[in-house]
Amino acid sequence: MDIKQKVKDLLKEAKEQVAATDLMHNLNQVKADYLGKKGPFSGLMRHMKDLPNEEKPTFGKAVNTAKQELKKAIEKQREVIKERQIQAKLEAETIDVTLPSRQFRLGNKHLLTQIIEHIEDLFIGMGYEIKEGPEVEIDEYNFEKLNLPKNHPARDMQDTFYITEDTLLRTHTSPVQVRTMLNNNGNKPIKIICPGIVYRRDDDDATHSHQFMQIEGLVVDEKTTMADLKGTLEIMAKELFGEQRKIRLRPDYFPFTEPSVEVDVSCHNCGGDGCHICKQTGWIEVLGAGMVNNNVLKASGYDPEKYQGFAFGVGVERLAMLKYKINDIRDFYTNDQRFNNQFK
Ligand code: FA5
Repeated sequence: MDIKQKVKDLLKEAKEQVAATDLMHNLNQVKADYLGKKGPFSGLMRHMKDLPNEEKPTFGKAVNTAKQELKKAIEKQREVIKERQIQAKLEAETIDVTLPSRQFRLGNKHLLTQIIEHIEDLFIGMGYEIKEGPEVEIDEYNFEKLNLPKNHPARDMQDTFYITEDTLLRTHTSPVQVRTMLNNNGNKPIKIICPGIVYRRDDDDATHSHQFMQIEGLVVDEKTTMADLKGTLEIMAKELFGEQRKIRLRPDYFPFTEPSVEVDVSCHNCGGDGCHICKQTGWIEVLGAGMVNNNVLKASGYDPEKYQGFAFGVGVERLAMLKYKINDIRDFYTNDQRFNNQFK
């Protein structure tokens, strides 16, 4: 066959192959097959030596022109493939705005947060300020200035996580009392509540947790009496457990208050007749309280001849358990949505 015709046919065949390729790596393969050293164009060039001298230049030119044409066709096809890939990507990523949206589940505040906010609102309404303190506390504020010197036996009432000899995870919110009194330089009345997390080396069970929440209340002024304490706690009990609730104070012991009391609320389940919730007593114990011990006032710069105060500390989980009949304190911390979603 005429050698020129051969070049033409080869170019036609190669261009058809190129046009039929729609993947980049196939295109690269076609390029390598036709234009590589072992490809048919190189093969044709090897025949050149068999041609008469006068035909050699024309033949060489024809082969080179065909190769250039094929290269152009390949580059053109490369652009076509790229464009197709972009189009496919755009189509795949198109957002169908007519599709129905996915249901968005609205969360709700944790029950403990709800109770704390409820109590905060109540006390803000009575002129109290909210104060917070650090969870890593110094021994001096957590114990010593609260009339609990080192080695005092009452320290055993609150088993403690120590970080160093003098720093610890606070065992109650009472150190915020100390911080507030010290900041006031002993000459300003105080009305605060202090919500926060506290830690104790208690074994976890249905009613105890090694980490729990307390709300501390402290009032210091020139004429503060036990009647003020009782009235304040009664307002809180009625707000949380209903208008019909009564409270009673029983003598107790805390090193930081004198006298100290344990506070019971009349049972909201049976109204005081006796039931399984109040263990047939008609009363449920909810918090500790008392008149601020003179030693505590003095240690933080307040003159007990001039100022008196009352304080109380309540466990938030225990309040929530009573109010909502929750049997296990661990339910607050396991983050089971079925539990959390009950309290919207
Ligand atoms: C105190 O912590 C005192 N600071 C309270 C106080 C403040 C008394 C001011 C007088 C004046 P107590 O150790 O009893 O007291 O703890 C207070 C409340 O925290 C308890 O009534 C209980 O509701 C809760 N509580 C105590 N230990 C745990 C625990 N391990 N898990 C869950 N709640 C607890």
